[in-house]
Amino acid sequence: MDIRQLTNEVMAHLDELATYSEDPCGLTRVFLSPEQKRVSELVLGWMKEAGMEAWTDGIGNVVGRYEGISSGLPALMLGSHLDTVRNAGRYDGPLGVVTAIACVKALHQRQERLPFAIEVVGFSDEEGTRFHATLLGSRAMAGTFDYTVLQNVDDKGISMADAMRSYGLDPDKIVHVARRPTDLLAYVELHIEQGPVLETEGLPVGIVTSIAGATRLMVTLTGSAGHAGTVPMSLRRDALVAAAEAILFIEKRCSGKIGVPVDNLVGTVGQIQVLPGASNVIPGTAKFSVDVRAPADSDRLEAVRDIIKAIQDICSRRRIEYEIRKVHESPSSSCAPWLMTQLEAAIVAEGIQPRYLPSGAGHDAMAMAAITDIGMLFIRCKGGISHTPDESITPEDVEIGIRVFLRFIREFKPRVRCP
Ligand code: HGY
Ligand code: MN
Ligand code: MN
Repeated sequence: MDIRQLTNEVMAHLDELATYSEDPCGLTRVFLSPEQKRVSELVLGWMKEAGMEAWTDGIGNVVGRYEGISSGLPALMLGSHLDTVRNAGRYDGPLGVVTAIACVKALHQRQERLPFAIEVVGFSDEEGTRFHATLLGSRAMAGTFDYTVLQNVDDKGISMADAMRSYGLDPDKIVHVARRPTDLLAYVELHIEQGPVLETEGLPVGIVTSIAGATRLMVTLTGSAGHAGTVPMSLRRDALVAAAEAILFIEKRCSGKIGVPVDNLVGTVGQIQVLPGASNVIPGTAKFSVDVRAPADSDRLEAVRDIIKAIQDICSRRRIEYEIRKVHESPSSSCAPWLMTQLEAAIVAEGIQPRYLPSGAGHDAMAMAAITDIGMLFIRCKGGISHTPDESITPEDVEIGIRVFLRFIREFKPRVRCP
């Protein structure tokens, strides 16, 4: 198969993966779901067709291994995630997995072997959609899995531990997913940009310099429910109004209207649940998520501190109880200069102008940075749109991505580690 045929196969595989969703009207594929099981089987098959040995590990990651010139060599690891957000686009995650498999297939078809092994991983949960903690698959692989997350429950009250057992996985075996740093030469992830820079500058690919750190909170405010018609405004302890005041503070603080303006500091409340949720009952409970990110960890942590203090002040003024739980935190991660240089060389060799840019979105590479050097190659996406069905890429850009990634892999020079 030539690169154009591999590109067409990648696009067809992405369309096929997008049909596995819990929601017939949109793409939602969460951790430990029946849809994840079907997609894992599909990807395992594609990995084997590409000449890899393939298996599912103890947390549901799908792993393929293509041996080098001799077996058992340390691996250049490629990959991304196979889970999605709710009502997702079809490229965020799967593009990196399917493109990496296509590159290995190109080597396999020419019986090429390199002086290192290649491993491709489809991580089982990066988005944290079901259990509100992200990077579960890659953290298990990096040996940094937070076992308290096993108690997190989904919106049906099922704990992650029970969901693993129903899926056929044993939570006690997560520990065996961890890799040794000596197993890996580097982790390099191909991913859509999920931002507008490449499209604005008319470039198909970009080299990621760093990945913004993130903090996720789950906030529960408890006031008192009451009759909407009889309780005077002055006597209310309305949890939703308190949440609304907090949410407006988050927007003002992160947009620089309060405190010192910081470039690329972002704050988002993406989920909110109001109880009892009747139009004629004063909300007694409001539960909402907070997602704060910034390129510099100090800016993010300062904003999170200010947000927590604001929630406390609002609640004391409104006689509301609060619970603030930090459900996820990852520091910003820097990509390794030696990998960026090799990605740049591959881009230039393909006749494309190299563009370095940071990532505001989080990626599995952040977790893998705990045990190996990381690099990322961005592919342009239409309007920078992501995390919605409007996410879109072109086959031409995918073909360029495959050409650059394949050249990077073929010409990859492991960094010589001083003893
Ligand atoms: O939320 C993120 O940045 C990523 O898509 N998980
Ligand atoms: Mn995502
Ligand atoms: Mn992603």
